Amino acid sequence: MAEKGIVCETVQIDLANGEQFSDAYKAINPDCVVPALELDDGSYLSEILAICYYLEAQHPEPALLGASDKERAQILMWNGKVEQQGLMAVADAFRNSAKGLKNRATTGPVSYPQIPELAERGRDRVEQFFHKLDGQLENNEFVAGDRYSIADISAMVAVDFAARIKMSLPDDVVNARRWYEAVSSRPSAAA
Ligand SMILES: N[C@@H](CCC(=O)N[C@@H](CS)C(=O)NCC(=O)O)C(=O)O
Repeated sequence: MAEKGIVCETVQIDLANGEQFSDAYKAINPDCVVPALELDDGSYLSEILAICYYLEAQHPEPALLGASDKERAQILMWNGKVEQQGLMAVADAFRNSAKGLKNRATTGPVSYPQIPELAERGRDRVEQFFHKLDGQLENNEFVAGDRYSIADISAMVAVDFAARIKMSLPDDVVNARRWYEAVSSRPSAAA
């Protein structure tokens, strides 16, 4: 939204105190996760990619989901890789080890206990992800190619989220470090 200059009223949901499980929020998203977007007709959208799809259709410029069929597909491809191999790996490591999330190893209304082995595996996958990102950025300015896109936003969030498990881009991933420096200094990164 910040990249597109979309101004929208926001309401913070206090995740640390379980507000996502309140009846009021369950009526908005029964999966008890943020974000959710309220539309003008009073209905709600959840799931980040769905929300981004809607916002892109309503505010096409600047295009963050690609400007041609091929570019759109490449951006969605990389965004999927980043979500599964980056964000989910950090989430596994974090949610299966954080003291405050003992019986909340997954998001959502059902309680699941932590599995320490998943935390270990998650850390290993994050390491792999950092190197994969580095390889992709060796010959590309941005994650999905020449254009800054939602794949960069997801990957930047994955790197930032990794700080919660005390992991950061290692010194030797010079391409990913160059990219992170550029994307995290965009004004939208502070939003
Ligand atoms: N697949 C969801 C994931 C959303 C998600 O995991 N949100 C986290 C915060 S980034 C959340 O709401 N966590 C609630 C909790 O930990 O109980 C999406 O794309 O919107």
